[in-house]
Amino acid sequence: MTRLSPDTLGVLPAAVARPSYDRSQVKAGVVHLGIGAFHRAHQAVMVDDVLGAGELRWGIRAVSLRSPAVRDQMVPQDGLYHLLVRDGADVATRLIGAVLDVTVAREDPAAVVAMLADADTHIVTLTVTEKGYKLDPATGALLADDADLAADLASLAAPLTAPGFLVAALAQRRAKRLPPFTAISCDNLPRNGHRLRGAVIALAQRHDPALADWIAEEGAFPETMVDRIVPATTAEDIAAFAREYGLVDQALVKSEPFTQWVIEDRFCGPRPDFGPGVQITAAVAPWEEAKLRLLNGAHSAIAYLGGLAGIAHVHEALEQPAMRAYVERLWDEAETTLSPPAELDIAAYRRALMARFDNSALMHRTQQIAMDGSQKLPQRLLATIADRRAAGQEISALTLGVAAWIRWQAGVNDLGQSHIVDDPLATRMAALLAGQDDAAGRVRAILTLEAVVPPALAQDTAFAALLTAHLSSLEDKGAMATLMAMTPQPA
Ligand code: CS2
Repeated sequence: MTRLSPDTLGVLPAAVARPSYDRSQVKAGVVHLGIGAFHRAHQAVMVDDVLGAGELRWGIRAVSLRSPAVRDQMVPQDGLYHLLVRDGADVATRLIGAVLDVTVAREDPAAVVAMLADADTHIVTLTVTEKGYKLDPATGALLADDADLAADLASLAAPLTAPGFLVAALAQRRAKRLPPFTAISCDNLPRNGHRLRGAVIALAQRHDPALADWIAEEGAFPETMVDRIVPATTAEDIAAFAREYGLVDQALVKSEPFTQWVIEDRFCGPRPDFGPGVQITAAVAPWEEAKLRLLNGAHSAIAYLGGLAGIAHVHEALEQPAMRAYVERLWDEAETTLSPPAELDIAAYRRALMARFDNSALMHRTQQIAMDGSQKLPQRLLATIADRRAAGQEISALTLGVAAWIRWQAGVNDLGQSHIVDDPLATRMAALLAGQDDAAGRVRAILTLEAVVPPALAQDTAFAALLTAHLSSLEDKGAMATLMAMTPQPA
C-alpha cells in the first residue's frame, strides 16, 4: 500500500487538517532531542501552530538518541505524520509538518552537535524520559554508575547522553562566539529546568570550568509543565488508518484532546510567538507539582494496581468502583500538599482528570505507565507521602500505590500472568528482593534504595509498617480485594 509522503497526500480527504504553510520555506530553529510519540503529539503540534501563523523560522530538526526506529518511520515520509485526536467515538485527524528531519545520534553524533551549535538554533527541547537526564532521581546528583555518562565525563568527542550533547554543542557555540540556546526539558521531572541545568553544568565543570561558568551566566533552562496523554501507537492504529485513508503512516500518533504546556519565562534568545495553547509564566513549579502529584501520581497507582489485577487499560481500571473510590482518596491525600496557582481550581481539575482517564478511545495501557517506576515514584508518590508525614497526616492511599509498585517487581500479576519489569533499576531491585521471604523484609530491602526513597521516609517506621501491611494484603488477597477492603461499603 502507498506510504505517506509529500507526493501521496492527494488521496487525503478535505476533512484531514494539513499545514497551511509552505513547508519548502520553513527553516530550522528548534532542535529536539528524543523524538518519540509524546513530542510528536505535543511540542511539535504547538510548533506546527507557530508555523501556521506564518513564523517560518521555527522548524524542528529532531534527534533520536539511540534507536533508528523513529527515523525509519519518519524520513521516508519527509517528516510528515498524522495526529489522531480521539475523544470517545470522535476522531480529529491532522497532518503535522513541523518536523523537518530526524537524525540518529548514535550513528552520527558530530551531525547532532553541529545542528545544536548552528547559529539558527535558538531553542532545544528534550523528551528523553526521566532516566535520560542521568541524574539520581532522589537527589538530582549526576549518576555515579552509568556507563554512557562515564564515557561523556571522560570525553565529549562523540557524546552518548543528552547532557553530553548539550555540553559539547555549548562548547562549540562559545568557541564560535554564539550565544547559548534555551534548553527546555519537557519531561515529567520535578523542577525539570533546574535538573537539566544541574546536569549540564556539572558535566561542563568536569571538562572546562570556564565553560560551566559561561553556561551558568548566559544559558537558560526554563522550567516547564507538559501535559497530554499520548498512548504508544499500535500496529492496529496504523492498520486502521491505512484501511480508512489508503495510506500507510508509520509515524502516526494518537492523543486525547487536552493539551497544556506551561513554560517559565526564562529564555536567553529568540523564541517563537507561541499560540494560546502555551502559557508563558513566571512560576511553573505550582503547576508542575499539581500535575505530577495528581495526574501522574494517580496514573502510576492505577498502572500498578490495575496491572496486578490483570487490567490492560486505564479506562477499564476505572470502571471498577473500588478503583475509582481509591483514586479519589489518593487525590484527597495529595491535594493537601499542593500550593496551586490561583487560576487552578483543584476540584474542577480533578473532575477533568477523571474524565480524561475515562476516555475509552485512548486504550492507554497500564503496562506502558508501569515502566520506569523507580524514576517516577519519587516525584509522583514518595515526595507527597513525605510532605504528608511531616504534617502528621494520614497516607494510606498514597502508600498503597507504592506497595503495588513493590509487588509489581515480582514480575507476575494476581492472575499468574507474567510481565517484564521495564526499569533501569530492575536488576538491582530484583537482587534486593531475592533474599527476602516475607513482606516486611521486602519493604525493608526496598527502603534501602537511596536513589528512590527520600531519607525521611527510609527512616520512618510507621511508613514501613503501613507499606508492609499493604504489601501483605496485595500478596495474600490481590489488588482488587485490597482496594475493596479500603473502600467504605455503601450502607
Ligand atoms: C504517564 C504520562 O506514562 C506515564 O508515566 O503517567 O506519560 C502521562 O500520560 C503524561 O504525563 C500526561 O501528560
